[in-house]
Amino acid sequence: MDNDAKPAVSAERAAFYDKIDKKNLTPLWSVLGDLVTPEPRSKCQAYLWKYADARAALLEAGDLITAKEAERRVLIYENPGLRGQSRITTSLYAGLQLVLPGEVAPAHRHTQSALRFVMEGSGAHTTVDGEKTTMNVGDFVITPQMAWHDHGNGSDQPMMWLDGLDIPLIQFLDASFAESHPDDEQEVSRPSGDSLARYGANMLPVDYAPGKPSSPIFNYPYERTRESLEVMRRADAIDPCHGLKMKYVNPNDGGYAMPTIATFMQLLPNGLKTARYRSTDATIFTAVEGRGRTTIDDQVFEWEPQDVFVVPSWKWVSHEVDEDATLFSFSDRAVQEKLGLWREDRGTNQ
Ligand code: GTQ
Repeated sequence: MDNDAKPAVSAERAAFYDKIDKKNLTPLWSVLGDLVTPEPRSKCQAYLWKYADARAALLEAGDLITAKEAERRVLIYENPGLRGQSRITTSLYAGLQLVLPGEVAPAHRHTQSALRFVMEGSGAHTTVDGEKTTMNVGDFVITPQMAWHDHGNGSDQPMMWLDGLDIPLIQFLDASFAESHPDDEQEVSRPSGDSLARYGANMLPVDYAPGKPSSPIFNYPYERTRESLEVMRRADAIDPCHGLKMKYVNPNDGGYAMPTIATFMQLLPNGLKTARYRSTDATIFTAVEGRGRTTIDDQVFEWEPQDVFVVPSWKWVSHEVDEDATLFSFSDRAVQEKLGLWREDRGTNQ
């Protein structure tokens, strides 16, 4: 398996391959080395998108098409190694969505799970399964699979957020179903904040029986996440690879908040230079606060708030900051762990 050399192609073999090709048959020994690789070999490339560029392009799109006509006015972050495939990593999709004041992105639902990470604006909302959630910068909002969702902006500012969806994964599995709601906006049937109060206070309703694989909490507000990290830093040793890193969890079972996408927030205290680290989950990062630089193998990417960058599977990564910084990230680790595939390498920092 470590040997990349393929068996030589003699004239006799070539003729044989041609002959069986017509029957839609292919010799494994010609492709085995590309299929079963000694370690991950991805077409996904390390890359960074400046927020200023994506934002300017998206605002321009705001003059070209309404949220209603587009259904979702989004510019897709396409990995340069995976152009034309609407993916930021092999398994995940990411985009930047704009909802202008007064607009509605009409209600629909689909088998793909979505996360929203708010980049800019405050006071717009997404309604998920009858609950209207107000969105503020840094909030992590979930739209579970097959949950009706519509977005609206009653504020006087453009609202932009990062969308993360498992579109390529669902495509790979050929399991996509989607439908439009008869109304642009679904009926609101529960008070705002209901799910966070009910499921997000380290308590659960006494007879609650979880019925779905996704967290019953729709919005994990940045304010709370940030406060946890700030209190933790007083007592916790800083992890050499991660700084202070938390995962967002489903209160039902302590697992990841979404069944397919793992989400994280980490604090990198001023002056920290993390030890190199790699893992099998290609990861999408965006900074909320602070500035820094991330080295991926031998490429250095300078980032500031709202920039988006991607670390491919099994590439060495380290972060360096000159001021306190917070990084939100997401990956398919939730899937890989369920399948027993996820691996990490902490260098010498066990
Ligand atoms: O907001 O429902 O970026 O369905 C891609 C597909 C956003 C959404 C995307 C979607 C949505």
